[in-house]
Amino acid sequence: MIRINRLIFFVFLLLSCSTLDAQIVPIKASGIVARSIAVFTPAGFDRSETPSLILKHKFQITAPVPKGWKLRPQFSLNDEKASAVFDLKGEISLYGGGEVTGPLLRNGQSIELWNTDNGAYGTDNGKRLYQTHPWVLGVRKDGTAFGIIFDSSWKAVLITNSDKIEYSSEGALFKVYVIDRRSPQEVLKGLAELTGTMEMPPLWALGYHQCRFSYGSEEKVRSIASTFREKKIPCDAIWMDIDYMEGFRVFTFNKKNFPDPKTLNDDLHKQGFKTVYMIDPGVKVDSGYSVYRSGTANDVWVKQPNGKEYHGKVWPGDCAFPDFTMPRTRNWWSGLYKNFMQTGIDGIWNDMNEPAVNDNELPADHRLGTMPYTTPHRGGGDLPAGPHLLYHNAYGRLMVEASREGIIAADPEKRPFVLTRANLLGGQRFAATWTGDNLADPRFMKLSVPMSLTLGLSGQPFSGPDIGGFLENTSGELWAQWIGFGTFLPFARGHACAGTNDKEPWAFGSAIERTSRIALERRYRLLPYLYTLFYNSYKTGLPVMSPVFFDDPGDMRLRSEDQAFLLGNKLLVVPAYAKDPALPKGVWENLSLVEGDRSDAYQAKLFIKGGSIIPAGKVVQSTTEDLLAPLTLFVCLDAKGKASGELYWDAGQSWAYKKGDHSLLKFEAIKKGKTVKIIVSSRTGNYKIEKDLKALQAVVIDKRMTYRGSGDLKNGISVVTR
Ligand code: MIG
Repeated sequence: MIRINRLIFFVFLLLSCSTLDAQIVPIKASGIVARSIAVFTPAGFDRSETPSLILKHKFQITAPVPKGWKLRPQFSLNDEKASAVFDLKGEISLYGGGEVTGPLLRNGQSIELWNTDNGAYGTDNGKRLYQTHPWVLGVRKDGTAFGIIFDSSWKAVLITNSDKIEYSSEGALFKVYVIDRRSPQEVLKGLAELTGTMEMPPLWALGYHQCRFSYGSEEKVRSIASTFREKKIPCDAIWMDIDYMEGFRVFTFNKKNFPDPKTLNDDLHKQGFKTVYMIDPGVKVDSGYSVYRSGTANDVWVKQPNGKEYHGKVWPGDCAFPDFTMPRTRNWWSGLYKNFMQTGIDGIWNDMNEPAVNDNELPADHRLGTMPYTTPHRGGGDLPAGPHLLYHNAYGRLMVEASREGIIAADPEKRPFVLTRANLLGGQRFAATWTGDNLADPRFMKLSVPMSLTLGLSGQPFSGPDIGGFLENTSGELWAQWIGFGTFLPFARGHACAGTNDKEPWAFGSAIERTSRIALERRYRLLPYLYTLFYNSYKTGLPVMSPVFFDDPGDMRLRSEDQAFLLGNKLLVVPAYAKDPALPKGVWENLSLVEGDRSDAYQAKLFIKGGSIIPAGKVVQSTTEDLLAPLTLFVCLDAKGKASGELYWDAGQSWAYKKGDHSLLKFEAIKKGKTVKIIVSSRTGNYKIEKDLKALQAVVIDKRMTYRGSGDLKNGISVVTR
């Protein structure tokens, strides 16, 4: 027996030496796990080598893969590194891959999946960024679509060529999930069935956010906040970057510059602001520091192969890193938020969680911006022990899961808000994201659209760039261009790196201050519509911001459009810089939301789709004001003289909506003769929207003319047109 085995082994060795070709691995199991979703498991797959950190649930095979099913992976092993390949036939537009630079259309692109602190996206032309999404969306010529999840967090390369999709990892075999449905929207719903959806954020998180690295003192923060109110520029949140801490020790406050965070937060609340504070994963090695001491006492730190604590340099100097693969560590980390949040902090910003480590004795090819590949993680619960090469891409995702739980435990009544830099496919369940350290440069401004679109096509609806550009100085011209459309991105925050010029909306002179005000007023008016889109994302997994081709997936002209974009399926946004954008067919009418928005050259153009009703609020300075006083319905009739739309509304911060304490209104409009009648056609949920809805009015846009009317929820609105 032993001899035969040896013989086989030698033959195998001979074969594998004589040819460099990878070994094909047969599929051991395959089947349908949900409606039009198939799973393929290679022979030799072992979940103790490749755990699933992406899927929300475990799925059982319920039926065999149907005979006609075309998309099947071919697995192979090369030097113990697993890959999967799909051969493609026909003309297929490829998308996805999560946080990527370059165009929206991904045919002929490749990315490296290794979460990297890649400032200015310099390394490898930005082919390796902060997040990992082993996911491809394909749209066929006829508009039918498929999606592929490579269910692995191992370091990998993802190549999306028109004739072949190739995912090559540096680790063990993994499962592959394939969704095949009649439209890209249906495929994204399938992705959400597997990986879950974003939870409803608090309403304030949809407002405008102001940040900088760093507002260095309480006084500075107060003056920024007051300036927003004095100048009447809407804003909901002020952000504290790393300098609020004592010597960059997480969960501490600088005694000199932030002596009384509770009073600061309370005062900001009185002015209608929320506050968001940064927390990094690295904990300063300092035996006099309580967080380091308690981490050590709880044995939570990542250790080297020799058993000694792993240390790497970040902002505070030598740091220890929580091993988030251990349930014990995640519990401990969650617990740290309790006292911290009690100072009245509203949101948390988790940065540097790739994790980024600055220096190390090992050469770059053994660590690539982080701890060495061989650094062990101990695992526990569902997760096996494994090397950093396996867990690196999940580090941020495990961290934000623990952060989120800790924030909820600290205040169980409130929906948390967490922003993260690193994440993994499926991580929309735990945190929103921004696209890292971009450059104040028109090239990066234009990248903001395809980057957020691609994140949305990869399961993450809540994203945006540093508006204005983070690194280097920003000109007034660039700021004005950027805020002109950045105001319509799902996450809207201005940010600036240390040492750069001021980048607040008023920092570029009075003309651009006015441009900024108009841009943000437009966002605030649209919040009822945006909030409804966020609710839809939470329910279905569809993105908030969609590519233009979503309007008509069969229209090949639209497939690569990534200057213009859609918000939901009723509103088209065309940035001022857009040259010859490919726009969808049909009726699309200009939509004006505030005075001056059509004459200011920096503002994006907005178009409402024929057949739509868009709910809008009034201009407010923050979401603490009465947004729905009044609620305005913008109505754009289709060729048949009809339109419909909806509004989701709730109390804004609590979980009560989960128990039915929300209000979902459907509106319908129909033109008969000269009169357009708008009614509430259905109403669900127990939330008494009348509390907030102080008045109801409508603006009907019919053949380029606008007509106004008012009414109430019960009787609707009649608008007379010509
Ligand atoms: O090494 O906290 O991407 O937004 O301002 C830089 C300081 C660390 C990187 C983040 C950036 C943040 C900065 N951080």
